This record gives sequence, structure tokens and C-alpha cells, in this order.
Amino acid sequence: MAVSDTQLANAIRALSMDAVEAANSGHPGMPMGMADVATVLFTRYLKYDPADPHWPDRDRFVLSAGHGSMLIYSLLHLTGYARPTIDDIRNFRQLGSPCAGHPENFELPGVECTTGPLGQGVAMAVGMAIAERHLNAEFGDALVDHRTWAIAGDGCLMEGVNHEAIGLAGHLGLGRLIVLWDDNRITIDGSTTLSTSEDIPARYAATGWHVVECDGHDPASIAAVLDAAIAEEGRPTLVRCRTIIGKGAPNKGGSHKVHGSPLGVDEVAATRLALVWESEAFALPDDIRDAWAEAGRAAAEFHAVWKTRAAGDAQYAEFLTRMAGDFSAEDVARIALDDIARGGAKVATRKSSELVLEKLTAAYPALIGGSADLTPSNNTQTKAMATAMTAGDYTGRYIHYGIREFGMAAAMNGMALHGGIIPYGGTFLVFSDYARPAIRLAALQQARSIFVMTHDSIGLGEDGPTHQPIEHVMSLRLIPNLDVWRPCDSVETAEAWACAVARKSGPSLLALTRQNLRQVREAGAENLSARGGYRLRAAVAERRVVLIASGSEVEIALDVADALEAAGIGADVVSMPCWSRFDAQPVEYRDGVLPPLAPERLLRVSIEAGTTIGWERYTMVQGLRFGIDRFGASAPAPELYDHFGLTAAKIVPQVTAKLKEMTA
Ligand SMILES: Cc1ncc(C[n+]2csc(CCOP(=O)(O)OP(=O)(O)O)c2C)c(N)n1
Ligand SMILES: [Mg+2]
Repeated sequence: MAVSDTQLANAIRALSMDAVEAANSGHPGMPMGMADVATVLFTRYLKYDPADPHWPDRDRFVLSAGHGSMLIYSLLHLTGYARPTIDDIRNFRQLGSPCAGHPENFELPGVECTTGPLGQGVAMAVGMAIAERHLNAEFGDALVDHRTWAIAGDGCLMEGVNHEAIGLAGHLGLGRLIVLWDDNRITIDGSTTLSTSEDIPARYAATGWHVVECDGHDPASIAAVLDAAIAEEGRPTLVRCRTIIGKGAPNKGGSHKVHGSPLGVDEVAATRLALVWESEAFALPDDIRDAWAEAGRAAAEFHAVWKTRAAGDAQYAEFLTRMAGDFSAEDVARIALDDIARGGAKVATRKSSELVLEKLTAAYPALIGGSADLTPSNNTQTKAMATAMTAGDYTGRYIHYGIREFGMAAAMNGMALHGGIIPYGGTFLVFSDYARPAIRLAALQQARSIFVMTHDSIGLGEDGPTHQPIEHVMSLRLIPNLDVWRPCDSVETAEAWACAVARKSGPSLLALTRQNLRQVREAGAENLSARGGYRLRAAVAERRVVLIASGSEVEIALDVADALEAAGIGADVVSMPCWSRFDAQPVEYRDGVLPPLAPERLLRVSIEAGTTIGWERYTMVQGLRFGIDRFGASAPAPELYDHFGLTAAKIVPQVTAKLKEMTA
């Protein structure tokens, strides 16, 4: 007897409730409620290949409602992915199991992105859909022809980032994007009526989306709307799935009680009875297991068809190289540093960045640029990107994200994770706060997103404290796996870009100046910035001081060193453009740059136009830290530097006084 859709869906329900029960933690409601929709999607529509999860033309599936992680773990297991195994699922949420609390892309092939922070999954799906259309425009239907599907909950649709992202998706007419909304009218606190009266379909329609509705427990109804969604070419589709949270649990289903707690022994037993599910926990009837495995094999047919088609395409090899995304750091650096400005004119690092990008974007079609409506300030649009991406022309390599910093950053992550694209996007550094949750998720997901953040200090001047970053650079350094760069001149800017582009394992953020800076160094054979910090100038007189600075304050450190040397006090100057890179160097290297001598013998001094908290890491508490531990002010930049004491004239006497005090 053929296995019904409902029986297939019940396998998801059983695995989900049993795994949550075993872990005594997790969210059974969402997987049980969306089991029917997911079953129709994974057995009839989605293009995937359990034997080759990274096949480039697969559909992308994003579980934006990441708390429902057991849904995707069940699906991957049932359709025949190598992981998770049934033991992995038994160990749901335990140390060492790839079935983490929320889905993590680095744990399981088949999990396209890390979700859990609500709303970001939808925004990443938008980025994936952009990537697909762009690569399709470049490589053609034979190689790139897939869809992006996301399952989102009420929470995902309430989050502000959702609105930013769908505005962009609607504007770009992303017809290959389909969001399945789990409209169960329940969130943690209870009914959605506690907190919202929004007409969500009307909002989506107003941003240019196609909106359809189905009974999320009726396979025929679900299939009919998925057909309608696929038929819609020019607009993204929101599928409103009317569902019951925890469907199948006779007493707790439909209530917020099943959102994030185990059902409990009694309710699990009652659910087994209600579903007529006789198997033990984690066991599956053979016919149902076979039917799911068959669905996985059937989906893989898409891959087989693609392979034959793609292999005959003239651009096949180039496409595979592009998707692999391997770049030699040396090659990128050579291009970035080619013909770099020497000596002479002062130039802002945002301008240096533009000059570097001219070369890199001409050389690497994978780079897709953009800005959150600050293109002329961020200097992010190069000649190779003269054409913007639009609904009518996806070949464009520049994206006008609008004033949507968070949406931009999350969409960039989606593009980076899709593959074939290295996204960079600009805004003012102070607004990194608006993008921060996506910057964090880029780092966690090991996504190669490059954040171009200009106007990086009080050096921006007259716009005043609302626009002047203080704590930003330091707080961004706290994010694990994020390379935060603050280059001091055009050479360091080129070196930082080279590192960022070649870095496959995570995001980079470039903090760049508005104001012009001296060029302090010539390019050499080695990318010195890649070390994170290096001795820019060695002491001439007997060394008593090490001055450590980043970005625009490096030239101040050089001035301080000049004055100290003139007084017979030897001072090294260390340029420290990237802490995380420096900390990753072998101890011998670090000790060479910052010799581990007692402060009486070698005073360490930091200079950075931002919070001083944290610089103790390198100056030690006995050292001196020059920075700004309050909000800035509105004035021309040179006056502000003087006002906040960040000039050689103000720093030198404090250094000499400290030296005296320590040797007294
Ligand atoms: C940004 C963010 N805020 C809060 C949470 C905590 N949280 C997890 S699920 C949830 C409720 C989500 O409701 P809904 O999307 O309707 O999921 P359902 O209860 O229907 O499964 C909340 C507030 C989160 N994961 N992410
Ligand atoms: Mg809900």
C-alpha cells in the first residue's frame, strides 16, 4: 500500500517530538506544525541531492524559523543525507552532535545557513535568490536555474530585518524566491493577537510580492499554491500556510505550550495514539523509511539531469572554479598593490579603498558591491560596477541596498553562502550597530562577507557625535572570527583588501577614514598587514617606548616618535591594522614586535581615536592609552583631534612624564 503524505509527515512529527523529549529541551511545535508543508516540498518540489549536498545548482532551503531545527534534521535524515544519523538525532542538542540547538551550516551539509536569530533567515534567502539570478544572468540557464525556499514563522515576519529584506526582494523582482510562512498565530507568549494586528499579506503585496494562501495540512492545497508560486516569474512569493502548531498532539497542539518545551511523557503517548504511530522512539516503519529514501533519490534526478546538461556547456569549467571560490592571497595582493600611490598626496583610506577596488573588481567578477545608500561616501562603486543590478538586468554588479544596513548585511551573508559571489557592502562605521546581528552571524557562519565601513572616527568631523564611532572598532573586535581592519594608508588598505578577498573562512570588516592621511609605507614583497601588526619604524636612540596605533592614528604615532627621538628617547612605532591577525601569529613573532620587557624598560603606548578599553591587551595596565572614552563633538576634524588630546604635542609630554615617573 502506498504511503500517504500524512504518514510521511508523521515521521517528521515523531522524530521531532522524540528528539525534544530525549534532550528534554527544544521546540516540537514548529516541526510538527509544518511537517505537511515540508513533506510536500521535499518529496515533490525541492531540487537536492543527499549524496552531493553541495551540488551548485541545487535549490537553497532556509529554515528561517531556526528554533524548529528538528524539522530540517528530520528531513535530512529521512531523505538519505549521510548526516544526521539516527544517533545524531538521538543526541539532539548534546555536545558533539551536529544536531545543534539551532541549524548550523558548518555542522551539516544540507543546512545552507545558520538560523535561529529570527528574521535573518529570510534576509539571507533574499541574498541567495539575488546570487542565483546574478549567476544565471552570467552563466545561463544550463548552469544556474534554481529556487530559494524559506520557511519562516510569525517571529521572522515580525522582525524589522524582514521588512528591509522583502522590500529589496520585491524591488528586485526575485521570482525565484518563495517564503513559506508558518501562520500558526502562536508565538512564545501566546496568541499573536497579544502583540500584532498587522495585515501581513497586505504588507508583502505592498512591497511587490505575490501572495498566496493554503491549508498547511492539506497536501493538495499545499501543492496547488507551490505550483502557483513557481508559475510566478516576476515577483517573489509569500505562501501563507495556515497551520496548527504542534499538530498531532491532541491536548497541547494549537497552544504556545508546544512552542519550546518537550510534550511530556503523557502527551507523547497520546500523540502516538492520535497519529496511530506505533513505532518506538527513533524507530521508523520500513515502508515509511523506504518512501522517504525514494523521495531523496527522486530529488537527486534533478542533479543527474543538470550534470548532463552542464557538462556540455562552454562555461562549465569556469563556473565550477567560480563556485569553488579559491583565491590565492598572493595573487590578490599583487593586483591590489599594483601601481599603488607612492608618497606625495595625502589620501583618505576610503579613497584608497576605491582605487584598490577598481583593480579588484575588474579582475574578479565574483565581487558584487553595494552600499546602504552611501555610495558617494563609501566609495564602493567602481567602473566595473557602473551597471546596477535591477529587476530587469541581473548582470549588474552593484546593488543599491537602500537605507537597510541590517538587510544589506544579512543579504550579503546569503550571497556569500550561496557561493560564486564575494559580496561587499558599505555604510558608515557608526551604523555597524544597525548591521551588527548579521555581522555576528557572518562570523559564526564563516561567510566571506566584506563590510566596508567608512567615516571611522571623530576624524569625520562636523557631523558630530551621532556619526562618530567611539566604541565600534573595539566592540567589533570582540566578535570571534571577524577580521576587523583599520588600515593606516593606501598600502595597508590594499593589503587588507587582499586578505579579505582571499579569506574563505569568514568575514572581514574594513574601517576606513573620511579624512586624508599621509602615506607611511611603501609596498614590499611581503604583505605586512597580513601579520595583523608589525614594526613600522624601529627606534634610533636607545629604545624606551613602543607606540602602537591603528589607522589614522599611525601618523600621529610617527610624529610622537619623531619628537621623542629628538629628545633622545628611542621609540618603535607598531602599526596594528588587525588584532585578530596579530593574535594568530606565533609567539616569537608577537614578542618580536612587542618585546616582553618590564614597563620600566619599555613603555607601551597605544593611540587610537576610539575607546581605550581593551588596549591593555597590548600596553599592559602599566602602559599608556590615548583614545576617547566619551562621545565626540561637532567640529572640523583637526580641532577635534586637538580637543580630545590626540596630537603629538599633547601626547609627548605625557609619555616623557610617565617615563620619568617609572624610573624615579
Ligand atoms: C531575534 C530573536 N528574538 C527572539 C528570539 C527568541 N524566540 C525564539 S522562537 C520565538 C517565537 C517565535 O514565534 P514563531 O516564529 O511564531 O514560532 P512558533 O512559536 O510558531 O514556532 C522567540 C521570541 C529569537 N530566536 N530571535
Ligand atoms: Mg508562530
